[in-house]
Amino acid sequence: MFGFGKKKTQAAATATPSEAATQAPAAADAAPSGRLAQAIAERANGQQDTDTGPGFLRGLRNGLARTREVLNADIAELVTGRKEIDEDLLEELEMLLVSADVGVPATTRIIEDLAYRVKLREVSDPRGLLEAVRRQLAEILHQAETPVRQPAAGKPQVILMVGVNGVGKTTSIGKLAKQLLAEGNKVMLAAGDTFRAAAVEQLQAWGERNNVPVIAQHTGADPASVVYDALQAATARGFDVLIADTAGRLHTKANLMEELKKIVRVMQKIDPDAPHEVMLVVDATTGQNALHQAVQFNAAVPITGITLTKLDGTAKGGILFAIAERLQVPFRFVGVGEHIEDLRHFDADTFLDALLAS
Ligand SMILES: Nc1nc2c(ncn2[C@@H]2O[C@H](COP(=O)(O)OP(=O)(O)OP(=O)(O)O)[C@@H](O)[C@H]2O)c(=O)[nH]1
Ligand SMILES: [Mg+2]
Repeated sequence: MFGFGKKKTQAAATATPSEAATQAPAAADAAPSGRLAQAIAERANGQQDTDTGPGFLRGLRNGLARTREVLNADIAELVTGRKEIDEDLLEELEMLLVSADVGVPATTRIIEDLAYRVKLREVSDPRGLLEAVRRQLAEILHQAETPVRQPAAGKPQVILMVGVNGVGKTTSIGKLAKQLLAEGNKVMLAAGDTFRAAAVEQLQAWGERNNVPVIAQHTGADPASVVYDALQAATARGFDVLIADTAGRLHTKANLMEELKKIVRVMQKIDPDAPHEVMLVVDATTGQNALHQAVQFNAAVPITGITLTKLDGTAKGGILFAIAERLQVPFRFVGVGEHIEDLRHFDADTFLDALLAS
């Protein structure tokens, strides 16, 4: 599903939820990896070249232009004309990585590894340094990779979107719904932001634009009750994916974190596996505070995936590595602009190509 390209199995496509449950083993055989996971695998196999073709890469490069100026251009400039790798060069590189918000722990690990490789003479040429940095960054991202959890046959995959105010949760839901629809999923939305005025209408507008149902109550209603109703409806009506919006909340407010835990508890009364994905949405322009947000949300409702928005507006895209290193949680999407196609599936190697290839 999410992503993700759920391809319905014959059984799941035609069965009622209870029938599908009895046919689960056959369905699982037919499509072992399920919805979201299947699409990710297809991408990895190059079957969906729209996500990796030259146009895609160009768009991603443009969106990453400001971070590229630091991580690619400045590192290239740093090594130009140098004959050997000395301590000064490594120190300057360390400063560059920190200034791109790669974060101190990840930067320290990278520099220590480089110093070791230089000592072993594995890296001797300053030009080889960029390649060595790239390998380190790739390792950080690959270590964090985890497949998206799939629902049992006949049940909807539930994606719970969480994050602080204004990071792009609702917009990302609209973009994601469109992508999932295009991949053949039946998508429903739950208006779990009952707090902010006009939040319900904002999600309903996305629902209309995509022609997908939105389950909503009035502003001020209990968000857990909205999500419960929505999951009940999505299950009964055979939907493939339910995406639940939530109100933006400060990660430091314990009562608001409790509310998220309640949403999770209540949906688990219907499906103990839900939510299959807790998607933290983080605004890349926030800098190191994004790391604190990620840590605090993760402590309340364990995060299974991250969408990093607004990478187009910052030179601090290195925060992505800091978060991956600290939380070991995979990135699912990056937002590099306000257009619908600017929400990109995250693939570590494609991302590094866009960021670092000259
Ligand atoms: N430049 C840019 N803007 C983005 C991106 N993603 C979202 N936005 C903008 O960010 C603003 C806030 O988006 P929302 O989706 O309302 O954010 P939210 O997290 O739902 O906000 P609350 O519900 O108030 O917490 C909107 O103006 C979006 O267009 C992105 O990747 N790049
Ligand atoms: Mg919102």
